[in-house]
Amino acid sequence: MGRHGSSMPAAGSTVVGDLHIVALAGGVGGAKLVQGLAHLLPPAQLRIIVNTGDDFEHLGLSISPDVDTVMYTLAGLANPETGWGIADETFHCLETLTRLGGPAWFRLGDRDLAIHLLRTEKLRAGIRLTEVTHQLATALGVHHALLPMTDDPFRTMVVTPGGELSFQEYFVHQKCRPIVQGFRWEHSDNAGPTPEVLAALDWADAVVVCPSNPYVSVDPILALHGVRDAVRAKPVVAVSPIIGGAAVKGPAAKMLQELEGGASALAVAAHYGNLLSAFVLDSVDASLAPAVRDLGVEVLVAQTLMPGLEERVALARVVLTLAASVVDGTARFTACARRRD
Ligand code: FO1
Repeated sequence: MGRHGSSMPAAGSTVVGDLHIVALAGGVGGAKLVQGLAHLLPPAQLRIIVNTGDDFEHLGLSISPDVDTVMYTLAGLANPETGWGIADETFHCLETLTRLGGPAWFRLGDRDLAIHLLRTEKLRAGIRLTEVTHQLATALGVHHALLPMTDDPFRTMVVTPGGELSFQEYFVHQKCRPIVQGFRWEHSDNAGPTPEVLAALDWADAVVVCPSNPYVSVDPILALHGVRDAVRAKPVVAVSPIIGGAAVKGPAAKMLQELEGGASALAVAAHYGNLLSAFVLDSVDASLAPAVRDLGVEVLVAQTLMPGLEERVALARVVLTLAASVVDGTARFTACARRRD
């Protein structure tokens, strides 16, 4: 039985219909589903809350990698090979940095630098990260609301046997090699969700948790004061970032293995606890469906790999259909019907 009490199906809500959707997104996987959702939903129906726990200061620049990854993807500018950074990039500045003995481990492209320079200057002028992001996104032709989870400094620190590492130090510089023993979120006491984030969650008919890393992309968003409760008050549909025990990209599977003793889509569903109404598994993991249902979560099996726009839109359509059925209360009916046979 899904988490939500029974409610009469709303008249006429179809896949797109008039649903207000809020997506929680982090890195590359999240950006791909967001692109699919943005293809189906206009800005009046889709707002995106992005993780800022990956943010850091580098060479005096304020870098917001997950915000940029979603922004570039929606703008059609993202490097298709890496998923982050800008396509057809050049690295002349980085080459000179290397020659000067500067740090070149974090690969900042020449076009990408423009965004970091302008963001840094605007933040120094006292403009909130939410407003800075709105200005940059609008300039790049992105009209969906891209909402940093907080305007306050918030850093995901990775606890390893050798001590704490900043996320980028762990992820890029040390290539995710250290064993992860846990995380610590470093933020000011009053760090909280932005007013725009809380307004979006209030406005939402349903929340989509994108196939991002549950620990370092989604948990930071949920950790902000009041956010988990605001999300949990709405139907929540999540897409597994783990397929066949492996992450499509990044350290999610390694972290699940190190922290929870096993990397599976089921472990991800269990990690989210009582937050989820429904969970989308990849067809490779169809056999896990009964165990996920036993968590009290509706399950739908679909193709969750998103190599190109077509697959991103197809998965977004699946997610929106599932969200609409949970909102309308028909999902339980379907599940019950299944259990009756
Ligand atoms: N990821 C890497 O693995 N290597 C890099 O050199 C790198 C540079 C980089 C520059 C700008 C940016 O916005 C993202 C960048 N990323 C890089 C990705 C970044 O580490 C993200 O935090 C991950 O994609 C996880 O979300």
